[in-house]
Amino acid sequence: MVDPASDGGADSTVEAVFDAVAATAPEIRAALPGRRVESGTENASGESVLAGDLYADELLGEAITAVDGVGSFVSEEREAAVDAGGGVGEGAYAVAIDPLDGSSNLRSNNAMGTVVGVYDAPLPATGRDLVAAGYVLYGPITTMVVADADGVREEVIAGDDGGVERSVVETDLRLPDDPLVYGFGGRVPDWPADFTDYAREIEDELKLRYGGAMVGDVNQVLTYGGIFAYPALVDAPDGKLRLSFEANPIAYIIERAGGTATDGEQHILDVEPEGVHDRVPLYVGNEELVERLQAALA
Ligand code: AFP
Repeated sequence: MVDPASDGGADSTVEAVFDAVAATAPEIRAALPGRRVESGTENASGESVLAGDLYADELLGEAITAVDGVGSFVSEEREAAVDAGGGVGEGAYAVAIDPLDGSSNLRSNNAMGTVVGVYDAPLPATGRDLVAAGYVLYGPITTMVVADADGVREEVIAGDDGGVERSVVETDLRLPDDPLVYGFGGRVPDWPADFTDYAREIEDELKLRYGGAMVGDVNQVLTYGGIFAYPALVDAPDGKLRLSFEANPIAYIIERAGGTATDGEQHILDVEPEGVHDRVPLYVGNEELVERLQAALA
């Protein structure tokens, strides 16, 4: 077992952020069975929020804002940024999270997780300002994928009230050259014709793996190679996923693993947001598959 914090090279604040995220994971996972209900509130994106979302957001907000070197905290579940001491871009970082991505999978007991982006600029910022990104995946086991200056690694997170153990199980994660899986969100009748044509091609080549939680579906692409998309829809040209909390961190991870990501026109990491809750279409995975998609949408 390698202690990632002694993994050399990685920025100590970044390591402290992922220590804080890992430390909350067992507690969030243990609380899920009792929090499958609607909270009765909506988030800044107008989506109904489960009790699990709020609990995860609260725990993660507390843990992340307590990290020295974090100047600001933004969450998909909160309207505005939380000031954690300022100085973002002058040595401090802004951390953006989706506390429980795929929380609608709670009722059906399917995968979900937490997405984290560490930005070296005040938000809203482009993905090029990311210095690290990662996600916790609550699957049969709890894992955390972390991408930073040293590359992409996978850790197993284990623990209880006595403490949390992070064990690096894969280093230098890379997308396999021969892609195997695809997962496309949204309803098929809502897909624009050019995306539908592309999907028909891909259906002939790859295996469908779509679980309704981006972190689980992207983790399949990272493991087996392929493409994940939540496309622009006929009645929602910006798609569903949020740039700051979902698309940018995932694009950063997959790019560092040898893949790429686009909003259909440009690289996701180059998209200039107006607000922290901006949505973008997201197409991410093996370079050849994403480039074919961009040509299909051109
Ligand atoms: P929830 O967090 O509300 O479950 O939404 C999950 C998500 O944002 C993303 O993780 C999925 O890829 C996408 O929505 C699934 O959306 P559909 O339910 O429309 O397929």
